[in-house]
Amino acid sequence: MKTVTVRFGRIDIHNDNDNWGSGELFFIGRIISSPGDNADDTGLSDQVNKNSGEGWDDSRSVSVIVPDDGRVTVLYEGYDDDTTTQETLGSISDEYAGPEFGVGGHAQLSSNRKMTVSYYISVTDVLS
Ligand SMILES: [Ca+2]
Ligand SMILES: [Ca+2]
Repeated sequence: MKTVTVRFGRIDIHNDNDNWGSGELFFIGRIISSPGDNADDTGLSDQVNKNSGEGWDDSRSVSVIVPDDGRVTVLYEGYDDDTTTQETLGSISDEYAGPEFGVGGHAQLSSNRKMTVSYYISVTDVLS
C-alpha cells in the first residue's frame, strides 16, 4: 500500500470572469483512490481576490492510501461567486496509475482554460 499525497501549489488565473474589479474566487481540490473510492478534499478555500493574469498559492494538501497497483484521480475546480451568478473557472481531472502515481510536479490547464493548476505528487510506503 502507498500513501499518495497531492500538494496544490500555484494557481494562475487567466480569466477571473469579471469585467470590473476582481475576486470572489473559491477553490477546492480532491483526491480519490481506486479501488476503494477513498477520498480526501481540501474543503472550500477562503475567498481569493485575484485578477486575470494574477495567481495565488493554494498550498493545501490531500492524501489517500491506495494499493500499489491502484489508481488515483486528482480533481480541482474553481469558480467566481458573484452576487447573482456563479461562473466556473473550469476543472481538472487527472488519473495516475501505481506504483508511480505520477510522482513529481504537474501543471494543467483547466477545462475552460480560465486557470492553470500546479500541484506536486509524493508517494510513500505504508508501513505495516
Ligand atoms: Ca464574474
Ligand atoms: Ca467576481
